[in-house]
Amino acid sequence: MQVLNAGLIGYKFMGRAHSNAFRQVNHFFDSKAKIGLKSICGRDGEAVSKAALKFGFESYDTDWKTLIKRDDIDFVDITAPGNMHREIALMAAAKKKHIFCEKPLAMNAREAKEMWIAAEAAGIRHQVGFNYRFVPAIRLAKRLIDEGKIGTIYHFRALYLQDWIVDPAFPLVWRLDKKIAGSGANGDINAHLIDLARYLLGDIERVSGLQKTFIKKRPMVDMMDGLRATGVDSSTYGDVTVDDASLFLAEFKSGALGSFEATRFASGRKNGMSFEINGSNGSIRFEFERMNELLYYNNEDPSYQRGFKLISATEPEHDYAGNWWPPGHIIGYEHTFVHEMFEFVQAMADGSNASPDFKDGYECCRILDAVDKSAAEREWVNV
Ligand code: SOE
Repeated sequence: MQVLNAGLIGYKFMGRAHSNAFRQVNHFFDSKAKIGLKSICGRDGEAVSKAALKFGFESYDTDWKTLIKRDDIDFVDITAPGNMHREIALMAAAKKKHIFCEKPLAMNAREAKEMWIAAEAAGIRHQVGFNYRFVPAIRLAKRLIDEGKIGTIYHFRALYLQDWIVDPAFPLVWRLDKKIAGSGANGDINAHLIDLARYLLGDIERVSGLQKTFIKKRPMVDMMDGLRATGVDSSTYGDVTVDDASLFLAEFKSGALGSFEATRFASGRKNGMSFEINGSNGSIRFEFERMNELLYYNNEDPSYQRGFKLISATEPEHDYAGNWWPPGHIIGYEHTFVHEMFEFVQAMADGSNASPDFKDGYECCRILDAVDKSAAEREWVNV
């Protein structure tokens, strides 16, 4: 069987999630090709060599340009911070390597468009890491919508609530630096809501945003792993240059109305992503922290039976679920990465378009930029 060799750039939070996905795809899915764990890349030689050993890579590189130039790499997976995406992707496309890139695709829509055009011109497969599209219960939501079960959609109401920086003593990690991350809650977590909104309802016409940075200075720090930091220097402070919270109202091209709230200041909420969709025939509700379930309300049920029905999306008929365990034996966060990587391997193996691709990443960046602009100018902005 064909083996597609991975060159993974980054070995922290997303690097761990993606390398685990490579192995699980081979183990649980009948994909058209296997993934080879060829090389993992990071600047710190000692740390990346340990990661290579732990995650099961054959080798490691300390310079991403060297990695991209290797003849034994078929695709490049970018999990480095946002400010590196463009340069890496442009070189990978020039070398005709397929590219998987974490979200948000780029620092802004201009960069994202450049990446999309370069990838298309090179004829490579390209995909963005909007992993929540691959939750079986969200696929079911899409199916119900496409089958007309919800009818005409009037509302999309979405929240992404986290609290990992609510403590003012939490240090100035790279995700709080605009030069590295591009933006804060907007690009990091609103991006997911925007992608889901586009996936389920289609494009957004205009937005009205409101953003806030509640804590403007934070202690400096050495290292970050996942959402934890080490080596905090509480005597030196630096400026937070991104939004802590980003809210916006939206009008979809379909005429539906949307409200979006993304914040890192919702005490008690760890990864509280949820949405509700209301239509002429019914409603759908999803909460990530109960990700195996979907709530569905059908207006056409006899009135004495009406109520939200809880569907467990773990049957073999639910996308991806049959590749795992018997019904009711639930899956978790890491499985979403396995599913997205499975789809990417299929696209690379048979030359079909991957989805969500760099065009979707670009469309998301256009909306993120419009929200930033609207919040800064305190006006509605057309996307
Ligand atoms: C941090 O806010 C983060 O890990 C995001 O970067 C991810 O994309 C999201 O899935 C969970 O939260």
